[in-house]
Amino acid sequence: MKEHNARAHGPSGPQQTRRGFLKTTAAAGVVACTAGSVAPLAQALADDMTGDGMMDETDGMGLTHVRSTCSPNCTGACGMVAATYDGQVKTLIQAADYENDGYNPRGCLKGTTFNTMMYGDDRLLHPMIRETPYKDGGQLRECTWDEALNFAAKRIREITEHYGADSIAVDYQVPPLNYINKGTFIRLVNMSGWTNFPGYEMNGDLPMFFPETFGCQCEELESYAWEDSRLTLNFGSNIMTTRLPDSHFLTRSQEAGGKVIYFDPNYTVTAAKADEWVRLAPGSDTAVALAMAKVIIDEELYDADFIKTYTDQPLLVNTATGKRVLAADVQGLERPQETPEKREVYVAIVDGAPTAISPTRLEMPSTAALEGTFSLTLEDGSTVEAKPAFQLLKELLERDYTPAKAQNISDVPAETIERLARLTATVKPAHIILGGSAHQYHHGDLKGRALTLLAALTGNIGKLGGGISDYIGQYKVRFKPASWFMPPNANATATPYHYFVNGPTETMSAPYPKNGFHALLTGWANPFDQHAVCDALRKRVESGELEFVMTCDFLHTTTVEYADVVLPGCAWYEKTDVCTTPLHPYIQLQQKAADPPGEARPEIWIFSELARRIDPAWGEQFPNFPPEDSEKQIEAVLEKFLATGGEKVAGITVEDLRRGPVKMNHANPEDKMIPFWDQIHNRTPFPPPSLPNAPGSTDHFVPSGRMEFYKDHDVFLAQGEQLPVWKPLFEDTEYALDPSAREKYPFNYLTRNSLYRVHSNYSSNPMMLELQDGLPRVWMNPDDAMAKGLAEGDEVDVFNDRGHVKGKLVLEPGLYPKQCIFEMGWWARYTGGSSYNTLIYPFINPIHEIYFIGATWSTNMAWNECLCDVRKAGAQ
Ligand SMILES: Nc1nc2c(c(=O)[nH]1)N[C@H]1C(S)=C(S)[C@@H](COP(=O)(O)OP(=O)(O)OC[C@H]3O[C@@H](n4cnc5c(=O)[nH]c(N)nc54)[C@H](O)[C@@H]3O)O[C@H]1N2
Ligand SMILES: Nc1nc2c(c(=O)[nH]1)N[C@H]1C(S)=C(S)[C@@H](COP(=O)(O)OP(=O)(O)OC[C@H]3O[C@@H](n4cnc5c(=O)[nH]c(N)nc54)[C@H](O)[C@@H]3O)O[C@H]1N2
Ligand code: SF4
Ligand SMILES: [Mo]
Repeated sequence: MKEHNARAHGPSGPQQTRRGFLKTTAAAGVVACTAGSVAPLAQALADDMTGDGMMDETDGMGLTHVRSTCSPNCTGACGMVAATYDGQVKTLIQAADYENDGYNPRGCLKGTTFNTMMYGDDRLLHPMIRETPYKDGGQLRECTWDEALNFAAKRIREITEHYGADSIAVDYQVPPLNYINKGTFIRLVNMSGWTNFPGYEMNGDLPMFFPETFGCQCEELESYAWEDSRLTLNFGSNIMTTRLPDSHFLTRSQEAGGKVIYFDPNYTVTAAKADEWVRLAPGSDTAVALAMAKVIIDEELYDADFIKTYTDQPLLVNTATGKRVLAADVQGLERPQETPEKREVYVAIVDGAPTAISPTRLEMPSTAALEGTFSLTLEDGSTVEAKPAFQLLKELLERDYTPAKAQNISDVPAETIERLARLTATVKPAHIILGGSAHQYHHGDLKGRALTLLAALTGNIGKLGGGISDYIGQYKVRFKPASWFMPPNANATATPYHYFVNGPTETMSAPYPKNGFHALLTGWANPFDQHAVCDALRKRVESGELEFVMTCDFLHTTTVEYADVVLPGCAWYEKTDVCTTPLHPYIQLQQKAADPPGEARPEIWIFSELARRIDPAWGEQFPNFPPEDSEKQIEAVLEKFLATGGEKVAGITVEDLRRGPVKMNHANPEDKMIPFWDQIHNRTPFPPPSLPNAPGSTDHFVPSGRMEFYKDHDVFLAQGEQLPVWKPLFEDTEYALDPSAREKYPFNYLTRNSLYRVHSNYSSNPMMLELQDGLPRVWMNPDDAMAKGLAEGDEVDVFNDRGHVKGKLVLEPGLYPKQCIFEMGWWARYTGGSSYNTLIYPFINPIHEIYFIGATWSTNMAWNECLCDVRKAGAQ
């Protein structure tokens, strides 16, 4: 082995030599063979490795193989073997070493060509600073680490003294990618009093129907449970593109006799693979779901026991006030003293009599009434009329959601709605999937509530292969991270990104800095392209209102162009870290395979140093070490995580993880994790805990302890959303902001995710650029284009009052009319200088402001609630 390789990996030696690698791949091979199929790439590699003439430590060529993980915010979390030679990652090969062979191999062309970016033109090699402010024409220049960190620390201290620590905004992405290195930044943020913008809501990924209905952040099936479904109703999750390495599990469910029905306004590759594509009008999913619920109820195909036991449907609502009836207000009933503070004791009619329903255990006699109108005598002697929520639901469906009415809204034939409703009620287990773009609307939560209603009516929740999942990014914290994320005396604060643009609102429950925002510290994110506030950010840098921007990335993104300090971090194969995803059950290491090029450094070192330079007292909460010892420090944090991470990682050791992926523990007895097992099988009230929040912290979201389809908070009542209802697009957003938009902007600007990028990751990957002719594209229906005098291949400008974006026109007859589709994630350098997000405005839904728990109940970005027009580029 060449000496530089030994040095490259340091004393903790995470890399595997050829011999070590052979041992693990051979073991994986045995598992694969006995399972009846061999993971071909890994096996080929193993065979190759045993052949003559391969480079290894004995022939002096110095090729090493390291088991690591591809780590963009993609949810793949695909195991990769990095083949390193001469200090650089030369080849990335799918690891194919998952214990469950269904996961072997996983990966895509983006991941296997990631090394082109590690050593490409956009790689950040040196720290940079801009000493003269951007507004005065200051330029970035390369500098030493000391200069960059001292300058950043000085500016942060100055801004803190002038405006307060909360005027410093922080934007980093999902914690499960880099629990340790990103975790160092998180630890610093949690001790600083800076204002964090949580990624889950800033990405528009937070499916608000989950906290509204279940009281928790989000619970979903891992992809290998898809094959256990006999019916999958997929509402706009473009799985064949955005869950590429998991997509075959859907196919497997079809091979086992299951059906996949795909609802999307647009024909996609996922539509092509489905048993049936249901083409519905954008934003109309709620109407379709509610009409399906009506058919299921009318034809008595619903599981009455299930909805009585686990949901709020039998609980009485006062018809005059719209509020649920409290036991304490009803004559002869009471709220027991021991009732937990965040819970309410409501009332149902059982055996004809009003009965107090305990929120501490999910129980309901089968004689409880779901239907009817009842008269109740209150404590003060007055009488009120009350109905079970189910009765109100039935009346609503009868009035507004007949299949014929839903057809008018959605364009889905009434017969199709009826047929699919019967299928959903009779084929079990059924799994409902909601996708990112489908929920990233202003009223996306109403879609989720209506779809969850279908899952509950059919008793599919808590079952293997059943229930409802909302798949978005790699958001889910899967073990307790407090030992690293939370310093002693934590001083953490957060607010939704929206308020950066909109300013404080009267209705907000989140905090807002008293002097506004004056600095932005970002890492693992590219807000100047990716976020709906990107234009506001640019303008505030240009005007000087945003006085300081710092970014930590490994690529020269658009955000770098606006930064005052640029901290070059390590790419994925240049440091060890921990990685989890909601899509598979494994915890994995992203192991170091090569040293970073230039002056790039592991972020555990960068942020520990920054902390120390801002305030020596803060520095005491971080290890003090030279950069070359980063791997040792990382291992210490990892050990602590495993010791304190709770039952999910109990019994897992660092050595286990060094060898490959390790399945995390879960609570239910079956092999695969089942969401809400404890609620459905042990009758524990909702919600389950949402990491990283403490147990009990979200109980007030569902005071009944049940799945709540009827929400009686004042704001829900004011919005007419006590039950799930369909609301038309743009009425509460674009048209409310500017009534003239109704005439001016006929097209829906939809920004879906691309096969060729993960957000703006891979934007300048040469292979991906070649596959796209290096050009952003705009997709339109041919009829719309013709009416505009536009032809295939035209360079077009998509625009509204907020800005414009350029692309080459693709005519796609499979698109629903009146849309301009742009695939998100292009850096501004490819889109004519402005970001594709210039067009988008961050509207606030008041229901999302009632409570604030970061990344759990919060106002969300609604990317798809955006109108535009289109013209030939250069035309006015
Ligand atoms: N290759 C790749 N994979 C990724 C990502 C990536 O950037 N690239 N990003 C990851 C992340 S963080 C996320 S959040 C996810 C997002 O991934 P997805 O959830 O798949 O979201 P999108 O690709 O934005 O859109 C999926 C589909 O929603 C449809 N749609 C739009 N409006 C509606 C509607 O009103 N109803 C219905 N039923 N459908 C509608 C669109 O036509 C589109 O085909 O992907 C993850 N995976
Ligand atoms: N219009 C519109 N906008 C959208 C969306 C949409 O559908 N439409 N989708 C939204 C969604 S769902 C999401 S999730 C967001 C994503 O938004 P972002 O997360 O801001 O986008 P990315 O391009 O993934 O940016 C991640 C950055 O982190 C860097 N990075 C990756 N790994 C590391 C690392 O280990 N260390 C360091 N230092 N840096 C690293 C990458 O190089 C990249 O520049 O975009 C949102 N924006
Ligand atoms: S980009 Fe996503 S799907 Fe592709 S290899 Fe990486 S993690 Fe896997
Ligand atoms: Mo996302």
